[in-house]
Amino acid sequence: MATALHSLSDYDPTNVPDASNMCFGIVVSEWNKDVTGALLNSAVHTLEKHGAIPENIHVKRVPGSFELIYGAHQMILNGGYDAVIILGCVIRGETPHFDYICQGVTQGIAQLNATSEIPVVYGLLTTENQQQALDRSGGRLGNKGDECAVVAIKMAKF
Ligand code: DLZ
Repeated sequence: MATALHSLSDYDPTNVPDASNMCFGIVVSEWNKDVTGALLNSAVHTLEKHGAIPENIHVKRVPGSFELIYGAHQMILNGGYDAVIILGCVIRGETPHFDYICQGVTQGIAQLNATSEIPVVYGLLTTENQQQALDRSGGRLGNKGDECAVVAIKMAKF
């Protein structure tokens, strides 16, 4: 997690396996697309930095974060992936909707992780406001897309 002392983009590159033989699925939400687009760019960049071939990184878009569960499930069923990454951003509004979406996505992805043969990496930003989301999508606290890419490679190798 990002803190004042730790950026989401900080990691030890010598501790990341070679990803040149791996295939990744990424499901990205269109809600808050400035943020999720930045998460996606960073995730793809970091996967490629560790050897993943662009043709082996498949991106699918869904309307909102709640649909990330379905999207990830379909990618798993399609087969051929070593890991699937979900990327989304939920920003608290004036209604309890935020809590329902966050809980739903979290439980859905946890269930996929517990029941699937490949790992699903949880790249959902859940923030109080836009600034916190920007801070974590290429701002002062790094980019959660980088973190997710590294986790996906490590878990694919698990
Ligand atoms: C409805 C909704 C709201 C209020 N806020 C967000 C959000 O901040 N981030 C996000 O990714 N999606 C949001 N959505 C859309 C829901 O995720 C979902 O697409 C709809 O409820 C339809 O299932």
